[in-house]
Amino acid sequence: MVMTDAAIPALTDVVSQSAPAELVADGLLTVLEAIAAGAKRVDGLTRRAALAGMLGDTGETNVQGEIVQVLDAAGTDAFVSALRDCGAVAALACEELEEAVFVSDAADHPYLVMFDPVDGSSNIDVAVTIGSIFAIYRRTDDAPVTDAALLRPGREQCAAAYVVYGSSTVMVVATEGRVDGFTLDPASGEFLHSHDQIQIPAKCAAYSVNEGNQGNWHPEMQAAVSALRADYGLRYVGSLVADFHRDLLKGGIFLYPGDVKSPGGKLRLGYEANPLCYVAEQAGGAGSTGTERILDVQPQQLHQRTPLIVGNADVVERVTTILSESAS
Ligand code: AHM
Ligand code: MG
Repeated sequence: MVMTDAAIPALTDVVSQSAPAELVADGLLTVLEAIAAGAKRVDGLTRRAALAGMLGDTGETNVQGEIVQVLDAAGTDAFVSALRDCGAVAALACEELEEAVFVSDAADHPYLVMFDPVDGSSNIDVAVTIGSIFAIYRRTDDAPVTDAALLRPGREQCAAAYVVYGSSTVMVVATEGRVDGFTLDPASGEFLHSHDQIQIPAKCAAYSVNEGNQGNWHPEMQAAVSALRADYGLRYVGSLVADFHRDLLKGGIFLYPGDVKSPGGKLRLGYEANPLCYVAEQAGGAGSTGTERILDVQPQQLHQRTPLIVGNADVVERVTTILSESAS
């Protein structure tokens, strides 16, 4: 039977039924709708990239010392304005902004959002998949929101989401114990329920790492990747969201370790590792720094980096075991 779009539930229909009632009551759907609105804007710019003047960089560098792509700047504007104006967000932090944005201390703005507006943004120039990533926290009290309020361990997220702008555009939303995917229907402009209650398949299909960095890895990471190489195929897009999404749906493990050049790794804890590891855990997977569960790391800084190993729980454990045995 072919379902008509009218029969397929939209994002808000599904989350309002499935998310914890107290989160729905105090505005989680408003936050997710703001993310969906920003994602539609980024999707539109991405689809028309060269025609919309979205290729190349702005000539500026961000707080991480990385070159800001034109689409990074446009994506930041889209999500900052959508989240700031939605009426449920107290503060937000964004990869491209050095400082957090404080919106309101009012009790009816209970959410804190940390996000990477355009992940893998240099891939836009070559029409390869990119993404957006969001960690969502609930305030713990009604006290004025400060920088410290955003330095929460990832296990305290109440929800996380990402959007993958690929051959189709899919928004994945995780709340406690549940992960669902919603495909953007170009006809209606709605994110419609396409992936019900996602679980990472039991079998790991591939490993994913930038093999070009091998010469900089520590010996224990060389040993771990050698073991993966012997058992799995390699898939590496170079856009974290794309690599993670494939692993979530097909089974797999993604690694971006620290190395001799970058001991702290490349990826950011607050708006890359934490939200994706939250999604992974709700879908039965796991995420580790190599020595510690990602979601237990106490952040010290807004933009801190972390080594990241995420995917099938048994394979993440296999890697961390090799790392600890090889290091001792
Ligand atoms: P970005 O957030 O500035 O786009 O950088 C993060 C990206 C990830 O999407 C991807 O996993 C990684 O950088 C790829 O790095 P590399 O090119 O070193 O393999
Ligand atoms: Mg990124």
